[in-house]
Amino acid sequence: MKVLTNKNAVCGYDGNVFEVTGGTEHTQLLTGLSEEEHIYLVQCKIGEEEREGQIKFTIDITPPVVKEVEDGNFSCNLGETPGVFVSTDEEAISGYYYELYDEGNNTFGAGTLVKNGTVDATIPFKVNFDLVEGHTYHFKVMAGDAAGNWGMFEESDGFSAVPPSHDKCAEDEKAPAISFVIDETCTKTTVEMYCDEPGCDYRRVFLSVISSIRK
Ligand SMILES: [Ca+2]
Ligand SMILES: [Ca+2]
Repeated sequence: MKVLTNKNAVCGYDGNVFEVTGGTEHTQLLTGLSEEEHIYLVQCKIGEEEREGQIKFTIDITPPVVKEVEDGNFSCNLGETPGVFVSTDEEAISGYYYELYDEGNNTFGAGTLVKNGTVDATIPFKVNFDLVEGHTYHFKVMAGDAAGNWGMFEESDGFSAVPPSHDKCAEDEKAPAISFVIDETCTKTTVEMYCDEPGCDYRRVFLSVISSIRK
């Protein structure tokens, strides 16, 4: 950790003096820290005056695991993909890296990579792409956390590229019935979204953190 002062000072933390101190830049190497939030109270003596400050950081070396990638069944659009929902085992997701594969007319092939990119953590995300009518596409998605750890790819089961006039899209004109279940704890709020209708694209349960609450 590092502390900067505008005048020469001697800084310490928790009763220890920093390894490098005395000038205006004070550093201390911390090793063997556990994966959690760490808080240090730093004190600096500038002449006869003492100043205090808090250094807070979180050690996170575990990449997020993508549990599921849900990309619907039909695009109902030839200019962009359906919305993609991603669920992970972590709260502090910074973004997703995706790869979009065109399987052509073969729904069991590995497909050809046609587009890739990074999107922020807002879900669902859609990808602008000229889809070929009748082709099947699927996604591979990995998630990155706030500490910059990136996990492994998880694949979706794919969707068919069809225009809005396709009969599967007409069925879907009515908005699906979605219910929310909110679970509040003292550190976070989670929302589970359910879609109960038959044929609903996002039938499974998705969990996302919408805010942090401190009591
Ligand atoms: Ca992590
Ligand atoms: Ca799908």
